[in-house]
Amino acid sequence: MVTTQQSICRFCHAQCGVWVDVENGAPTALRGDKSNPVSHGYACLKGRELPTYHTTDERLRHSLRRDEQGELQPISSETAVTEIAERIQALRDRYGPRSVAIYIGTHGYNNLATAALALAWMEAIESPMVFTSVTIDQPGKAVTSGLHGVWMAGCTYMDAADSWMIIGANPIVSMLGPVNPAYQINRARKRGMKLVVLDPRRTEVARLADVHLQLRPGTDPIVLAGMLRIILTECLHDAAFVDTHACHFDQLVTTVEAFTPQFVAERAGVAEEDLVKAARLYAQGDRGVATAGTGPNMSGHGNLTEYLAQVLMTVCGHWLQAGDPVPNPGVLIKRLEPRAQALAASPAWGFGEQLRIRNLTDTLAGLPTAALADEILLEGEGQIRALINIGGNPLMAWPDQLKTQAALEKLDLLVSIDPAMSGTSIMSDYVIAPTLTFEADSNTALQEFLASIPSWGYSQPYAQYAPAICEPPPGSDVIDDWKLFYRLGQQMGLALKPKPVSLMMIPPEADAAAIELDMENELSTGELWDRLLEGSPIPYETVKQHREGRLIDLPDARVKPMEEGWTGRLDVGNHVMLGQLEILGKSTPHDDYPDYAFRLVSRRLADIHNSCWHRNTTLTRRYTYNPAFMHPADLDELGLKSGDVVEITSPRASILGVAEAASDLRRGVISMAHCWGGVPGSPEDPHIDGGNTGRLTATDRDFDPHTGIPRMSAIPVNVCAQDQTK
Ligand SMILES: Nc1nc2c(c(=O)[nH]1)N[C@H]1C(S)=C(S)[C@@H](COP(=O)(O)OP(=O)(O)OC[C@H]3O[C@@H](n4cnc5c(=O)[nH]c(N)nc54)[C@H](O)[C@@H]3O)O[C@H]1N2
Ligand SMILES: Nc1nc2c(c(=O)[nH]1)N[C@H]1C(S)=C(S)[C@@H](COP(=O)(O)OP(=O)(O)OC[C@H]3O[C@@H](n4cnc5c(=O)[nH]c(N)nc54)[C@H](O)[C@@H]3O)O[C@H]1N2
Ligand code: SF4
Ligand SMILES: [Mo]
Repeated sequence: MVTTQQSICRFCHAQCGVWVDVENGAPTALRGDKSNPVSHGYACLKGRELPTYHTTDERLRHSLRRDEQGELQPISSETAVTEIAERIQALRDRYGPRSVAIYIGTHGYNNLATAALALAWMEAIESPMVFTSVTIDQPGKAVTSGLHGVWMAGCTYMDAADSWMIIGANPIVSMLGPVNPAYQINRARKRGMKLVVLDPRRTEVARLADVHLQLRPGTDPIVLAGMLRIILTECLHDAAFVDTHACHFDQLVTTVEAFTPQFVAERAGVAEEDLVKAARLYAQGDRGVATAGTGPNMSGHGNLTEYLAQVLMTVCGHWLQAGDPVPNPGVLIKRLEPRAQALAASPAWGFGEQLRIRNLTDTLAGLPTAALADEILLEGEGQIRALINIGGNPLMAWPDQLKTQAALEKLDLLVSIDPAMSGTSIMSDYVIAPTLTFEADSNTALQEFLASIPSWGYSQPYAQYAPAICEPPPGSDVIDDWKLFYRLGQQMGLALKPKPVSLMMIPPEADAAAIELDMENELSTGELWDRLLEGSPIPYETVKQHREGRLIDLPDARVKPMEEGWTGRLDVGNHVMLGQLEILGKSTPHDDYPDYAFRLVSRRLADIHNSCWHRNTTLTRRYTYNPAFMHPADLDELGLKSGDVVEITSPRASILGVAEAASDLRRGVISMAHCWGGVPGSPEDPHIDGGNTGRLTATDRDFDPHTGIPRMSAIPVNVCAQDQTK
C-alpha cells in the first residue's frame, strides 16, 4: 500500500515543503510540494534522495562500540548510553567539566531539538566547551551583530528589495538565505530588483547579475570599501538615516578614502567601470540587502567583509523604516519588536571561556572550532578528553585535517551521532545510530530562526508541522538524537533545563524561561517540541492543525518609530575593523604568497551536501569525486587536461585532485568542494575519494585573531601533474 504524505525535507536548512510516498511503512519517493507557498515545488536531488537515506544498507541500524581489538561492533543503544555516561562521569570527576566538549555539526543544527537538549546537558555538567560549525562557516555574521549593532526592524526580503548584493555565495545551489532562491531571484529581477554579485567564479547566481565583479579571491573588503567610497563621494548615501541612527561615520569616511576606483581595480582585478556601476546599482533604491556567504568568510577577512556589508546597508539606509510593512512578525519564534531603532554595538569577543590556544576566547559566533583540535592535543589542565560529535564530521570538515586526525586519535572518548560510517564515525569509540527525518516529529522552526541573519528566513509569516510518517526500519535500534542527552542526563542524575526554541532570538528571555524537564518520564519528540515551542507568537497547536505548511493570516503590522530618547546607534566605524581595513589600503604588494601561483577557493557541488552520502549512486551521477576546477588556459599553460590527476600543494600539505576545465573561473583560481578525501595515511583514490581541501589549511597560520577561522578559501597553492614515481 502506498500513501502520500506532506512533510518537510530536513536534509538541509532550507526545509522545503514536500510530498513523500510511503510504501509498506518505508519512504520510497519525494517530490517538491507545488502548492507550498514558500518553496513552490522545489526539491533538489539531495532532498529527492532523502527517502533512500532512510532505507539504504549504508545506514546504521544499530549503535556501535569499539571493542578491545579496536573493531566497532553493534551494541544496544541502552548499553551504549549507560557506558558513555559512566565514562563521561569518570573523566569529569577526574579532570573537571572542561574536559568534556560537544561539537554541533550541520545535522545537529538541522534538528534544533537536539541542539537545545545538548546545550542543556552541557549546562548541567557545567562544561562551557560547546563548539559548532558556525565558527568554521560564516562566523563574521554573528560577530558583526556585535561590532555594528542590530537594526531592530530588520531588513527587507527579496520580494520587496530594490537592490541586492551577494558577496561570495551561490544561493541557487547552496540555498544560502531565502528558500527556493532561484524562484525568488528571477521573480525579483523581473520586478526590477538590481543584483550585484562578487565571486571569482561565474556562478549560477552570477549569471543572473546586473553586475558580476569577478574579483581576486580574498579582496572583498577592498572592493566593498571602494564601493563605499564611490557611494559617499557621489552622495548616494542616506545622510538623514546616518545622522539619526549611525555613529563614527567620519572615521569611516576617512578610512575608505584610500580605496579609489583605480586602487581597488588594481588590487581586486576588476574593471573600474564595473566597480562604479556596482556601487551605483546597489545604492539606488530605498530597500536593499548586502549579504555574504562562505567564500569571503573563509578567505582571510571574513569579519571585515561581513561588517562592511552591513555598513553598506546602514550608510544607504537600506533597513526597514518606520511605517514599512513588517514582512514576518514571527510564527514559531518570537522576534525583536520591529522598531526603527538600533541596538547599539556590544562586545563581539573577549568574554566567556578563555581558550589555552592563540589567545582565543568565546565570541558571539561561539567558541572557535578551529582551536578545538589544539585544545585536545595540548596537555595540561583543562585539556579536552571527551568529545560528542552531533551530526558533524570533524575529520572531513575541520580545517587542518592532519591535526584534526591526531586530535581525534588522542581523545579518551569520541562519540558520534551519525547514521553513516563517516570518516569521524570510523574513529569514534561509540557511534549512536539516530532516527532520520521522516521518523520523528518536526517543524520549520529552524528556517524561521535563521531570520536573525539579514535576508534569511521566511519573507512571510509561514510555518509547517511535520509529524513522523514512518517507523525506523524493522529490527533497528535507533534513537532520536536528543534522547542521547536526555538519557545521559538521567544516568548521571542531572536535571536538564533546555531553553525554549520559541525564544531563541531573544536570549535573555530564553534564559529566563528555561524548561524543567521531567527526568523520570521521557517525553516523545512531539511532546518535547510542544514544550520547546511554548511561548511562540502563534501557538504551536494552531500550526499543528495544518500539515501542508501555510501562510498565517496576521493583522497588518508596521515598523514602529524610534522610541523617544532612544540612544542606540549602529557603529559604522568600529576601530578594530577600520584598523584592519586601513592595512589593506596601504600600498604594500597584494601578493602575500608570491611562491604560490594559484588560490584555491571553496564551492558547493549541487548534488552533494558536505560529506554526506558520497557513495549514493544517484547523487554521484555527475561527480563521484570533487573535481579540481581550473581555467582552461591555466590547464594549457601547465600542460594539463581535464581528467589528469594533479598534485595540489599548499604551505601546509599536498593533496591529489582530478583536474577539470571550467571557463567560469577567474584565471589563477582553483575551485574545489570541501569535505571530500579519504582518511589521511590510508590509500586514497582521487577518482573515488576526492581530495580534502581542509588538509591544505593550517589553523595556526592566517587565522582570524578573534574567531580563529583560518584561511579555508583563497588558499595559496601550486599545482602540477601527479608525480607517478611517488
Ligand atoms: N576547506 C573547507 N572546509 C570547510 C568548508 C569549506 O567551504 N572549505 N565548509 C565548512 C562548512 S560551511 C561547514 S558547515 C562544515 C561542515 O561541517 P560538519 O557539519 O562537521 O560536516 P558535515 O559533512 O556536514 O557532517 C554531517 C554529518 O552528519 C551526518 N548525517 C547525515 N544526516 C544525518 C541525520 O539526519 N542525523 C544525524 N545525526 N547525522 C546525519 C553525515 O553522515 C555526516 O557525517 O565544513 C566546513 N569546512
Ligand atoms: N548543494 C549543496 N548545498 C549546500 C551545501 C553543500 O555542500 N552542497 N553546504 C551547505 C552549507 S554547510 C553552507 S554553509 C552553505 C554555504 O552556502 P554558500 O556560501 O552560498 O556556498 P557556495 O555555494 O560554496 O558559495 C560560495 C561562493 O564563494 C566563492 N568564493 C570563494 N572564495 C571567495 C572570496 O574570497 N571572495 C568571494 N567574493 N567569493 C569567494 C566561491 O566561488 C563560491 O561560489 O551551503 C549549504 N548548502
Ligand atoms: S534544498 Fe534542502 S530542504 Fe530543499 S529539498 Fe534540497 S536538501 Fe531538502
Ligand atoms: Mo556550513
